[in-house]
Amino acid sequence: MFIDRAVVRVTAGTGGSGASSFARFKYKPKGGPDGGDGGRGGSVFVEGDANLATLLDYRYRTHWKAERGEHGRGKTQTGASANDVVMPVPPGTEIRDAGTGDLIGEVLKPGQRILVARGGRGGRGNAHFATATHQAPREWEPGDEGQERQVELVLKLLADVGLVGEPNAGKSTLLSVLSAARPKIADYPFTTLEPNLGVMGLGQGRSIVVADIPGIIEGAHEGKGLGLKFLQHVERTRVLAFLVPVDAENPQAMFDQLRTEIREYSAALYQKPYVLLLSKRDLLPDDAAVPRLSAPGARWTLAVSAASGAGIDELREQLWQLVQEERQANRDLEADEVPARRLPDEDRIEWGDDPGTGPEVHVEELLDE
Ligand SMILES: Nc1nc2c(ncn2[C@@H]2O[C@H](COP(=O)(O)OP(=O)(O)OP(=O)(O)O)[C@@H](O)[C@H]2O)c(=O)[nH]1
Ligand SMILES: [Mg+2]
Repeated sequence: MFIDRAVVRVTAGTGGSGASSFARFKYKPKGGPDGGDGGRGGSVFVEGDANLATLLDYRYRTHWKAERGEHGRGKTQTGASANDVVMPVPPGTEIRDAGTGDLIGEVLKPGQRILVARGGRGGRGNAHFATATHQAPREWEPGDEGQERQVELVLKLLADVGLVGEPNAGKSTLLSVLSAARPKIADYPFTTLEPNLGVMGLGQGRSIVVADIPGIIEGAHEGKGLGLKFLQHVERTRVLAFLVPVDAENPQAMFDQLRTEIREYSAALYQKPYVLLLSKRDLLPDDAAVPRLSAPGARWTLAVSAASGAGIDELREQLWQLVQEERQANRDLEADEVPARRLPDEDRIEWGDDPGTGPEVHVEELLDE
């Protein structure tokens, strides 16, 4: 199952409390305060994992929680910090605060980590509170609370070229000819129900990634067919390739319709560089003219046939050229680090001054003053 959206609750660990404790030695019964600090609570991170292709795991596990830090102990022993929890996601995953919709960050590369819930700091033990006039402090701090929130994960496939067309336009067939991908192909609409990715290699280490998405029909922006929900997977592509079969009843109307649906979905997608592919070229007699369409802003138009191979070599080279130009122009997409929005630093929690009511505080060798 291809899952490209999930909402999960993330809970970081609370920091451990500081200890209130006094040292006692054989010849020095009042050795002074020695309560150690609490350990840090575990944080929750999202991390890119190249082995994943969907957010399916998050259907089954909707709460990710890190442990709390250990409490401090006597002899100024600091409590152990809790381990962080890491949520693996496929590269191309956007993370938003489910409450506000704010973008927290995007994972674009394997190994890239984004903090989604910050663990609480450990509280200070009473050893920190001694002063010249206050030599036997009992004060200690509780640990800070760990952050908790709902986050929305949205997968947007990372590809260079996105194939867009009505059902049966030949998108999957073209992907299978350009790459080693083997998507399902059939002569009925909506054969493709989930996006497919293929790597188109051109030798000498040159390669580009092509995405095939489910077909788009008139009224898709109103939810017809599979709607526009898969268009999120071509939002990050550098180039769109529109497919219009040469044997379409009205190729111009079909193309205009596709452009309209794209515009309804997003102005940014509409502005993206695009090319027009007249597919199934073999269905026209060799000497017949290919339909000439008006495609304002198209970088180029090419007639191709996945069946006969006509125009395919040229298509590969031209796509490579165009993707290279876009790669040069959009260095930002290649950026090593996408700055994640910094989480607000939590306000410091008031520290407790009554060790008698302190929760789970580890009190050792407590002596009367
Ligand atoms: N003659 C001819 N038929 C083609 C060509 N490319 C695809 N077809 C046929 O067109 C039909 C649809 O092809 P698909 O690749 O499944 O089309 P699609 O655009 O992926 O369709 P959906 O997944 O339903 O959106 C199949 O019967 C293909 O065999 C071509 O170049 N020439
Ligand atoms: Mg298909």
